[in-house]
Parts: sequence; structure tokens; C-alpha cells
Amino acid sequence: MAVETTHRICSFCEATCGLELEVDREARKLVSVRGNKDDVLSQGYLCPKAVALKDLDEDPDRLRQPLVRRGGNLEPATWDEAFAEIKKRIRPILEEHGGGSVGIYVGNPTAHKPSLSLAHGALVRSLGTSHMYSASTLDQMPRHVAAGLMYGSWTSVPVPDIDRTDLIVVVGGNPMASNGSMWTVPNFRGRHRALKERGGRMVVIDPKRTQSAKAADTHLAIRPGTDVFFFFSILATLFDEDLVQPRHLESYLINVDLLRSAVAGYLPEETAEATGLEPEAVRALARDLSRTERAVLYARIGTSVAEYGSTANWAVDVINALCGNLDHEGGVMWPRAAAFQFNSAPGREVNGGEGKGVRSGRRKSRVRGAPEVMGEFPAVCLAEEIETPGEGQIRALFTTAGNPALSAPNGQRLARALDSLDFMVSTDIYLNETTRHADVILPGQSPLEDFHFPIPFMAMSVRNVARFSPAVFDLEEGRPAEWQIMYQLALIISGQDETTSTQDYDDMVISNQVNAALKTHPTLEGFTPEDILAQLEPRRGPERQVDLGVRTGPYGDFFGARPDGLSLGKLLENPQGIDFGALEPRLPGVLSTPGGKIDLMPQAIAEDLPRVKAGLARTRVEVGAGARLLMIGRRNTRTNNSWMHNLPTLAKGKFKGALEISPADAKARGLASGDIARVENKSGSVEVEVDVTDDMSPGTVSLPHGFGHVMSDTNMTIAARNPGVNSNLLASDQAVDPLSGTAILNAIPVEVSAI
Ligand SMILES: Nc1nc2c(c(=O)[nH]1)N[C@H]1C(S)=C(S)[C@@H](COP(=O)(O)OP(=O)(O)OC[C@H]3O[C@@H](n4cnc5c(=O)[nH]c(N)nc54)[C@H](O)[C@@H]3O)O[C@H]1N2
Ligand SMILES: Nc1nc2c(c(=O)[nH]1)N[C@H]1C(S)=C(S)[C@@H](COP(=O)(O)OP(=O)(O)OC[C@H]3O[C@@H](n4cnc5c(=O)[nH]c(N)nc54)[C@H](O)[C@@H]3O)O[C@H]1N2
Ligand code: SF4
Ligand SMILES: [Mo]
Repeated sequence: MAVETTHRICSFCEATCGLELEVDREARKLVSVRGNKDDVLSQGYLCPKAVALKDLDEDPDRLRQPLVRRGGNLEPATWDEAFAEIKKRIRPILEEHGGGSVGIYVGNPTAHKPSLSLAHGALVRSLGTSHMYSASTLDQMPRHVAAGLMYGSWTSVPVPDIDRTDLIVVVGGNPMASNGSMWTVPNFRGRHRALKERGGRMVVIDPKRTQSAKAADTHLAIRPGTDVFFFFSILATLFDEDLVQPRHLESYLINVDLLRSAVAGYLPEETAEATGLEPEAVRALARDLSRTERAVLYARIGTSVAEYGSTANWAVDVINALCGNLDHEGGVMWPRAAAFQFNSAPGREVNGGEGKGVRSGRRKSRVRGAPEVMGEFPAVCLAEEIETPGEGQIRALFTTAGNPALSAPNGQRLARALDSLDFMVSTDIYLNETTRHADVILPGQSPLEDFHFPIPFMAMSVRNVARFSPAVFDLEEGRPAEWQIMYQLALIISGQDETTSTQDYDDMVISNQVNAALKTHPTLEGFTPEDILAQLEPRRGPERQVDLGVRTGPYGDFFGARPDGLSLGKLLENPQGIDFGALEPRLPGVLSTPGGKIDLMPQAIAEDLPRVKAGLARTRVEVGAGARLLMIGRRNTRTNNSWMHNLPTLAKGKFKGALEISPADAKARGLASGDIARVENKSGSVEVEVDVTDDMSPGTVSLPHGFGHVMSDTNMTIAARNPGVNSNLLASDQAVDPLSGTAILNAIPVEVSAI
């Protein structure tokens, strides 16, 4: 056995930890996984999921061959047969109803697989459909809306500069379990320890006493769904106590007075009943955020998949701005990614932040009239768009690395809708709750058979770094990579598959990108497309795009014009990554707004304010009436949404899908740990094991999403042994944050009873 050591970044979550792998390439075996202590970002940290990389690579249930439905059953087929079936079935639908009758759902792992994310656009363009849906509207879309409204680009999300802060306030996130989100912060534990050692503090605002809350100096148990009122109270206090001190931001902020009057009615004393937070604690927090030299407010999914998700996430950024903690060391800052970042595009930095800002609602969804945001419709609209007859009805669907049957509300209805489709194709690695509805499943690669370059996460990273990992193992002969799958689908759809190969298509894609680069980068003056294409040899596919991206990015070598600059070759020579240093101030160039200003009262938010006001009144009435349980979700270090329950290393130990309930609420219902309870509301009902814990405050129960592996026609053997229940059967597909179209997946009223 010839074991060698190699280095790779983990592609399972946003933390992108550096791993040290021992591999036997000849036997195609991963021998061991350790943290890479020399990695420029993660310095040796890893979590249990990375260890399970071996389980995933070896999982006998992981699909390696296409499945095609024949006589009702999904049966193994060759790649040629699978693509032939797709052609046979999709062409008539396209001819009769057009590309607009085909829907697309993109799931979370796509963001972690550049092979998919850089090629998926080909599929979308070939269809020209507006039926775009993704996990973003089950997750972070409110964060994009906040960034869009304030900074003029959906993706200019500033992140906490934790390594230099003195105070971090975490709301609705549990980075000790999730390892951070919309924030690439590997080794959160270690960074938090360092914060404590230099005398800093962490405050956690969460209905549950989570691992992060336990590690914090202060934990405030907020009532679920009331974050927006809490944030408005911080804002009101900043004005009330004369704590507004935007420092260097003074000249950027407009409409401060409109903001002041908008939040005036939300002093902590006014919202205490709704949030359950002591007014003095909220006032103290406002003072600390304003007076601490380097402080930062960070909010995540608990605030996002919520009734007022966008307005709450907007308020977070406004608080950071009013305290002078935006674009400030130890506050929130904008990373400068090595490639593919809108706000680092050439010319941006010199135009004083002037730009057009963002627009949403350019189209409305057909059935309920929901506005498009970032080119997508809400994931909760998918079922109705399939079910409702008429012009523009979805008749066929492509899912890519997504499991909406578990991850989206009302999975039962979605399952029925998926069954009613004329045709469905899934690119996925498992036969699971979603892909069981497909007519063809095209297997994706093991992470070890693919390169990694964490595109979105370099733009949300605690330091400016660049890392690239080549594939560890070759794909079997004749098996297409995921980017080739996407290109082949695009060719079939556009009717070019007979005349054009995926290689031809790839050459066309890169030529277009090279031409675009020549037009936009003055540094490339004098180069011809042929010069550049020659320098990109012999790479193909998304790896070639990455090389072009980094070479023409902020640190790029511009094909020799900046000889010391970055290239993919240089990244390959530095498997530990290249560190470009701590985050640096980026105003005004990072903006893309009219006049280069930051508007503190955008129209969309102003229009949402009456809803927030009515919500506060309603919440007070509900609290007064008492005795209602609200359900929230959670994450565990040994799970990853719906799809890692099949990996033995992670599946062992205590069942992770139980309903957590406070001792008081359990007692009132005659429940003890291990009992089975019925959890129900008007959306649905589930029966699940109970875990009584005083980490939960009375009035709140917690049930994680991603479980419910109960369908007999799926193939996830280990997951099915401890199937758990689908918490999203209790979530309504009618309830959304209207600004972002994001589902409401927390603060769901439920009744719990013993059975
Ligand atoms: N109640 C509740 N619901 C939630 C949440 C919550 O907090 N509470 N969280 C939401 C969030 S944040 C998210 S991101 C969504 C996730 O929503 P989804 O992205 O729809 O669901 P996942 O469970 O991540 O499923 C990922 C799918 O990708 C497949 N897959 C994994 N790796 C690969 C690969 O390399 N290639 C391919 N082709 N496929 C692969 C898996 O088999 C699985 O089918 O769920 C959301 N749903
Ligand atoms: N181990 C593991 N890591 C993961 C994932 C995973 O499934 N497992 N999923 C990944 C994905 S896709 C994402 S998006 C990220 C998410 O990353 P995080 O946002 O950190 O997600 P959670 O750990 O679910 O933490 C959310 C917290 O919000 C709290 N909460 C719920 N409702 C409310 C509320 O109304 N108000 C407030 N203030 N808090 C509330 C919950 O109690 C919970 O502690 O994690 C990623 N990392
Ligand atoms: S924290 Fe995320 S990136 Fe790091 S090892 Fe765990 S799963 Fe991988
Ligand atoms: Mo997510």
C-alpha cells in the first residue's frame, strides 16, 4: 500500500477547513483525515463531518451509476441510456410548451461545488425559464436583500472581523455547532477563545441555551420570531440615548432622520413583553455596541427564516453602521475575494461607489404573484406552480443537489406535485426523499473526485485568503464530471447534442469569458484571446474558468502583466493556501448605489414598517393570551441538513432528531425523555421522541429539519434506521417574508401532547 499525504479544503460547509489526508491512490482509498495545522485559515481545526468524508466516499448507497425509471421503478442504466431518456422525454415538452414550462431547483451543496456552480448556468440559459427556485429562500435570502438595499449588490455581505473585535453579539446563530454561516470562520471555538484571552466578550441572543450561548459571557433568551422588535429597540435606544456615532461613515449615511422617526416607537420598554427581554439588558447592549471601540452584531438563520427576516437583517446592518462598526476593524468588513466577486470588478474602486443598486420584482410568480428576488421565486411556490394548470405551468423539473421534499415547508404537498410532473431529472448523490420522484437520476461525484475552490466563501471569509484543491481521485473512465453533466443537459435542451460535444461547449464558454475579460480589464491591453487561451492550457471545464478568474482577479498575475500575481498554478504550489492578510476597509469602492451613499431607509423597508408595527401589537396579544408553544430548529455538529444521516461515523451516538422541550412544558404534558409526543398544528402532525432539557426555555420547543427518512423507495440504509420526522411538515408553504420570499421555518406555533 503506497500511502501519501495530500492537502485539501473541506467542501462540506462554509468554514472551508484545511484537511490533511492520507490516501492510497492506487487502491483509490482515503486512509485518514486530520486537520491541516499549516492551513492559512483553519490552522488544524476540523469537525466530525470532515472525518466522515471517508464514509461518504465509500458509502455503498451513494449513487455511482445513473438510474432511469422503467415500468415504475428506478433502475441502473448507462450514461448514454440516461441522456437518451432525457432527450426522448424533454424534447416533446419543450416543443409543445417551451423552456418556460420547465422548473429548476438548486440545493445547498451547489454552492460548495464549483464544478456545479460554475456550470449550472448553462442549464438555466438553455431553458431560458423564469421558474428558478433554490435553497436560498429557505435560508439566507434576507441577508442578500439587506446587502442589496444598503450596499447596492446582493452579494456584498459584510462579515464580523472576529479576530480583532472586543465584543461580538450573535443573534439566531449557533456557530459552535454550525461552524458559521454567511461567514467563513473556521475554528470558531479557537477564535472565540482568543477573543476571551484578549479580554473580549460574546453575547448570544437565542431562545435556546445553545453551545454558543453556554460559551458566551451573556445569554439572552429571546422569544422566537421577535428579533425584529429587539433590533428596532436597539436602534431606538441608540437615538434615545444619543449613542449614534457613525465615525468614518458619517458622509455615507442618508435618511438618518427618517430612520429615527421610524424606530421611535420601539424603545425596549415597548417591546419587552413581545421579546421577553429585560429593557435594561437591551439598553445596556445598545450602549456596549456603541461605546466599545471594536464591536460587532452578527445575525443568522434564526433571524432569517422568519416573518420579518429581511427587515430584521437590514436592521442588523443599520445598527453596525450607526455604531461606526461597518467597514471598521473589529466590526463587520467586506473581504476581497481572489475571483468572481461583483464588488471587486475592475473600475468599481475608482468610481466612488456610484452604481444603480439592486432591483427585485421584475417578474411576479404566476400563481401567488410573489416577486422575483435575485432572479428567483420563493421555494415555497414550487408545488403550486407545478399543480396549477395554465400558461407557464411547470411540467418538468430539474433538481441539482437539493432535497426540497425535506428542506422546504409542506413536503407532503410538494411530493404529490413532484409525482404529477411529466418529467423530472435529478443530479444528486443519493436516491432520497426528493430524487425518488425523478425519472432520471444523474449521480454527482464524490468530493474527492472533484476539485474545490470555495467561490462564495472567499467573499465572506474572516481573512483574505485563496486556496485551491485539485481532485484526489480520478473519475472512472466514461463517467462525466458534474460540469459535463450540466453542459450535456444544456446541449440536449438546446437541440445541439448531435453536433456539439461538451468539450466544444466548454471551449465556447471560456472563449466568451476571455473576450469579456479583455473588454473589462485595462491591464490586459495588448493581449489577444489566443494569447490568453494558450496560457490557460491544458486546463478544461470550471478549473480553466477558475484560472482565468484568479489571474484577472484583485491579486491576479494578468498573464504576466503583474508577474508576482496569482494564478491557479501558484495556488497549486501552495496547498496550505495563500494569505493576503486581515480584512481591510473597502468603502466607498465596495458600494454600487446612487451617489455612492448608504440609504438608511430604503423604500422596500419603509413599506414593510406597518407590517412590523402590526406584528408587535399581535405578538403582545398572543403573549398575553399565554400557553402557546413555538417551534424552532437547530443544528448538530454531526449532521448536515438532510443528507449526512447515512454516514456511520456521524449516525452513531444519541439520536439527533428528538423534540427538545423544557422540563416545565414536558411536565405539564406528562412527558419524559424518550417518550413519543405528537407535535401538530394546522399544517400537519408528526410523532417524535422527546428530549427534556433545561437548555430550552418554557414556551419553546426545538425540532431539527432534514430528518424523516421514512420512504421505502429511497436508498439510504443507515439513515432509515433512525429516520426521525420531517419538521417541515409543520411549516406552512403560505408563510413567507414578503421582501425576500423566504419561508418562515422558526417560531412556528405547535401543540405538543403525549401519546
Ligand atoms: N425547518 C427548517 N428547514 C430548513 C432549515 C432550517 O433551519 N429549518 N434550513 C434550510 C437551509 S439553511 C438550507 S441550506 C436548506 C437546504 O436545502 P436543500 O439544499 O434542498 O437540502 P439538503 O438537505 O442540503 O440536500 C442536499 C442534496 O444534495 C445532495 N448532494 C450532496 N452532495 C452532493 C454533490 O456533491 N453533488 C450532487 N449533485 N448532489 C449532492 C444530497 O444528496 C441532497 O439530496 O434547508 C432549509 N430547510
Ligand atoms: N453541523 C452542521 N453545520 C451546518 C449545517 C448543519 O446542518 N449541520 N447546516 C449549514 C447551513 S446550510 C447553514 S444555513 C448554517 C446555519 O448556521 P446557523 O445560523 O448558526 O444555524 P443553527 O446552528 O441552526 O443556529 C440557529 C440558531 O437560531 C436559534 N433560533 C431559532 N429561532 C430563533 C429566533 O426566532 N430568534 C433567535 N434569535 N434565534 C432563533 C436556534 O435556537 C439556533 O440556535 O449551518 C451550516 N452548518
Ligand atoms: S467545520 Fe465545515 S469545513 Fe470544517 S471540517 Fe467541519 S464540515 Fe468541514
Ligand atoms: Mo443553509
